[in-house]
Amino acid sequence: MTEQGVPTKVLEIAEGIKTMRIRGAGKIARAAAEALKIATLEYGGPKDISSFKKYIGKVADLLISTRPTAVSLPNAVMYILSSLHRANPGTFDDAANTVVFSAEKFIDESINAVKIISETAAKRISENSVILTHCHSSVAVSAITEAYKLGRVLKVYSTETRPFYQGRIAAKQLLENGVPVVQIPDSAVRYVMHEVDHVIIGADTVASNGAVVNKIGTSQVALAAKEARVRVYVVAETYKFSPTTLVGEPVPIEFREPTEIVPEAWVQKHPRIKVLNPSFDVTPPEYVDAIITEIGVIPPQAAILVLMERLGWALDKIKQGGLTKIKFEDYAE
Ligand code: RI2
Repeated sequence: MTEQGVPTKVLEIAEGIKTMRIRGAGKIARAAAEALKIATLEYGGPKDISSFKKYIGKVADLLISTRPTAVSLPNAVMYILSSLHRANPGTFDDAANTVVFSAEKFIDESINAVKIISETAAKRISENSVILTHCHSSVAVSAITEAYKLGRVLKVYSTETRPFYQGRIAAKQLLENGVPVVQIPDSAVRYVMHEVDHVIIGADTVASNGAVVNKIGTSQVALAAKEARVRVYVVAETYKFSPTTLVGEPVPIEFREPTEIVPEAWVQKHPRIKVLNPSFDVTPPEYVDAIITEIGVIPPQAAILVLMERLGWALDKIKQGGLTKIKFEDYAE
């Protein structure tokens, strides 16, 4: 337990997300839910609802501040806090049970969503397909593996995904699942695209207009696919859709340290060099053929329907004029 009363394990999870030891939009959402559960179970403050809500709000803020782009993170946190708000608990025990129950429910539903998406996506992949994937999306890996089990995947081109090389994680996991993988540098995407049947990628955030925010380089992959008339499928759970984009909030793009791109010594040797390291880019809806979610296969332009169906609690807040930026106070108090 730290001085501020936040359990060490919770701080470790927050730090793990920040440093990308825990990464991937789905995984960080589940880790945040787990952190709220731990924070509740290890709460040592006064056993009244108001103190508990303040504390949980503080933990929620800490978790949300770790990484800015993937909306799955604040959506997971808000899913739990909004259930606490709706439950309107009469005792501390009721409040604590509500948080633990919703955190577990979020994690279960999230894992189940990945399973449903994988089964749905596998049906969209034709026999003997060559697939290209970018970065490491656990949903994309799962979907490709499912299709491979159905005998539909000939091979997968997996980009390195500089500068963090998450593509190596995708390649490793696919290989472990028996899928033939060819690792390529990001710059070889257009070179191989003529051979590719489907591009399958994950998402960190889907905006209300259907634009897909995903790992840097995704929009170039989609551009090359469109030129070659190759279908681009985005596999994404519904908690990756952003309610705040509906009221015009842009999706914040994370910029990471220059040293992920060039070594410190090189920067020191060339002090006038500037390094730009955006972690994500935006693929417009016209470059995406379908978004495959756990509630069905939709054209990106139908993102608004997903928001209405699944994130109604957030849209209600927007209607009341309350939600321009996600704030825990909207829910905790
Ligand atoms: P899953 C990752 O972000 C990648 O951009 C990936 O496409 C996305 O999260 C979704 O991942 P990062 O955490 O939820 O590596 O499908 O920056 O695993």
